[in-house]
Amino acid sequence: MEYEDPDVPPADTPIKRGGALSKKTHLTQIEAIPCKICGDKSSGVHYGVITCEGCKGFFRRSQQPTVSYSCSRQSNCQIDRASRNRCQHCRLQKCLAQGMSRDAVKFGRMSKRQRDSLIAEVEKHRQLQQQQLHQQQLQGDVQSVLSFPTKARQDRSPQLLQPMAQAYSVTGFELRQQSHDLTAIHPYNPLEESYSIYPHSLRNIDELCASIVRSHRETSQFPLGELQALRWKLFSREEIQAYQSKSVDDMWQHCAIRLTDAVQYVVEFAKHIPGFRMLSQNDQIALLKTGSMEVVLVRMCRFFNTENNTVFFDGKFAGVEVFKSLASADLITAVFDFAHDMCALKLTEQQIALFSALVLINADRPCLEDRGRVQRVQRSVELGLRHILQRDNLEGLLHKLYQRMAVLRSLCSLHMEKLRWFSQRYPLTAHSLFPPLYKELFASEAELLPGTTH
Ligand code: HC3
Repeated sequence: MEYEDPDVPPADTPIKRGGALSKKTHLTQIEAIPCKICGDKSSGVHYGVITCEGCKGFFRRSQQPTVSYSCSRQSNCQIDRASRNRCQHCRLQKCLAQGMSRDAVKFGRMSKRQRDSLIAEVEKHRQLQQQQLHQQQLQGDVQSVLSFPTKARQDRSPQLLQPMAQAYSVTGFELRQQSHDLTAIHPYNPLEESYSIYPHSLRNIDELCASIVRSHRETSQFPLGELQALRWKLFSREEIQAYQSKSVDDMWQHCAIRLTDAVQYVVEFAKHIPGFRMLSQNDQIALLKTGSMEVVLVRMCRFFNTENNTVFFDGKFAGVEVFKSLASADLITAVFDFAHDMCALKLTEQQIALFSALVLINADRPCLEDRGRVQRVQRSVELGLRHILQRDNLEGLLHKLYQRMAVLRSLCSLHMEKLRWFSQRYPLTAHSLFPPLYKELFASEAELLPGTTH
């Protein structure tokens, strides 16, 4: 059932100039970035986020004390220009997840730093659009590379090879403009062994670290500041009961979708790690299959509040009780304990970035074709991590981080054990309602692909 959105001006209404912003130029520039909620043409910064007039008005109305929304589906409705009026609950969740807040300052009263970072985002968006145009020209000659791997390899991981924006309707995904196929920019071609393991620009360790940290920042889903600002947003008793009254298969499907969202950002992170794209497609996929869940769990410490043991999930902070209907209390407890222990290390964003890259690029993973090549990239990432730990006088941390890597492997084994139990208990949900990327990542051990036997 669609509700009328009274704030959408008639299509031909000219957007008022200078409405939400002090300078017309800024308004024009910011309008180049689509609405972070629905993807429609934005009209400025509203409640702290670049949105269109419709989402601005919707959020204003949603903040009235008498207003309360609920979702008649699984609280994971797609919110885009066409569907935004279908579910007020999910639209509001997306507004909150993107950081909209009544307390946000208006653009005109933002601090210079806030305004500068916003204008920098506009500039980045403009450059990405130019890059995208350039890539489209390149795309033609890349297609020939995609035919290089044997047919079997392409069948094996159709999702991971897809350009992210095409394979998944990830609305508002910042990196959509940057996302490209695993082989898009630096196609691996074993016939040209002359490729150095790194492009010429990355000759020293500082640049390698800076490149990995930048990739982490651009794919970490939420800046730490936004997560800090939302720490007070806890689920109400009614909302917790709504999660707990979901059926086991509904909650698993809901969480699998949320987890897959997180994994997509990790895939983008991996693609931007210098050296990763120099690996063969088979090895890139093998590392992502075994490492992406581990990196998600490392990243969880950014989303975790140790004061009340809650994790940012679906736009608010959730305790273990929210996941009760997964019927996997041992997994959830272990995951929360891990996040708590990771928080205790008080890692900086740079340390999280380098540690995540090391978790991912691991030459001991199974099914690697060119272990030596992976080892070379792994060693450079290890050097990078040592480099920043020495710079921070925290060499002792490295040993603890290696211990955490062993815990990550046991957590993922437990996750696969639970998934095997679930897919045998609810085969229909596991086979036809989980996101394709989720099945592809965890399929090999949990027999989630069509045609596998039970
Ligand atoms: C809670 C969660 C693990 C943590 C995931 C986090 C918080 C991790 C950091 C990401 O950047 C953001 C994020 C998104 C989703 C969160 C996951 C949702 C479900 C999962 C639980 C451990 C349940 C496991 C999911 C299952 C069993 C369906 O595969």
